[in-house]
Amino acid sequence: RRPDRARLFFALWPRPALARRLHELARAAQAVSGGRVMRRDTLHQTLAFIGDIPRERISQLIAVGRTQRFTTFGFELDLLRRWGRNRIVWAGSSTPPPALCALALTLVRQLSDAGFVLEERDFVPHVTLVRNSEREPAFDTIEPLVWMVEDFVLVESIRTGKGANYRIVERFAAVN
Ligand code: 2AM
Repeated sequence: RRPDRARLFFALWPRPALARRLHELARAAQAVSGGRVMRRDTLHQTLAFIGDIPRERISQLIAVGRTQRFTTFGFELDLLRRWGRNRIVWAGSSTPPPALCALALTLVRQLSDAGFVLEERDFVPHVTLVRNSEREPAFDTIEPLVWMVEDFVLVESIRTGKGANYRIVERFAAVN
């Protein structure tokens, strides 16, 4: 591990009560799908993934985070899905609100303007619940979980033998 570099991303971080509900869902899914349940304190939804950068550039990321202007919005997580290509089981929204997509889009655009090279993945808002799953979780509609977004965070991912640990570097609040 190089001490002068860090792996970073912007994300929505659930409040403890929502994280608990998501973790229960993750355990229920895992019972069917197999694989490894994400720890409760690691559950999140990525907005923009930056990847490995020199630490000295973290201040630039904070600056990009601070220029975002958004008001509090809510959305429902009502889908449970599995992707075979990376074997994750995830929760998502059948109707992601424009505010969510706008936040992810402006972040990506401004990061790229600031000279960060981002991987071009289509933005599918999702919360990874299980990794290395072996089969479909069998149920795909779930009792909707409401997520009220009052802020987003810049996170450092610290990889360990037991999966990643996440450290919140900075929080960016809605303007209202
Ligand atoms: P995942 O849960 O779908 O794997 C930390 O790794 C977070 O960044 C995870 O939410 C992960 O998504 C996401 N992530 C990792 N690599 C990424 C990439 N190349 N593009 C977009 N998101 C990525």
